[in-house]
Amino acid sequence: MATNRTFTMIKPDAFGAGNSGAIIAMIEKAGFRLVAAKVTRLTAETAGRFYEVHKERPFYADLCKYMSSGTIMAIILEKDNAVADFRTLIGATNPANAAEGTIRKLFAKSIEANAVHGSDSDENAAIEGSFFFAQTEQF
Ligand code: FUP
Repeated sequence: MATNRTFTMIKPDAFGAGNSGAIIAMIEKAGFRLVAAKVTRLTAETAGRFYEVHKERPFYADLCKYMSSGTIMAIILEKDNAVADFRTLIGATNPANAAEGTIRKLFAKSIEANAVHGSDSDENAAIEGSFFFAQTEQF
């Protein structure tokens, strides 16, 4: 069933560079409402669980190390067609391929340090949101 929520993280590169405010401003300007937000830090173990779907991929170990290297911000967002519209707003995984004006084009440093996460399906948005926010259904 389609929902109107998605999940994002502002990753260590963007948070550490002080770009979280600018990124959230872009997100709100695009019509998303923040439903829940948390500044936190992953460990290598929790990053490994979050990205478990990628565990056979060659970049998995580096990704877990990177995602636990600094502070992140976890956010649940709401908007009609949230998952697809948010992925359009953030742009391609590799910032070199991201469209002009997208968050990754503006803020990402590399394919790994790519500024933001965006859920790829309604199902994963719900799973990823509940990874960080146990009481999400109350919001
Ligand atoms: P996306 O859905 O755009 O976040 O991209 P993926 O789910 O394919 O990848 C998840 C994360 O793995 C990316 F955000 C960054 C990292 N990654 C790499 O470090 N190297 C790669 O070649 C592909 C992805």
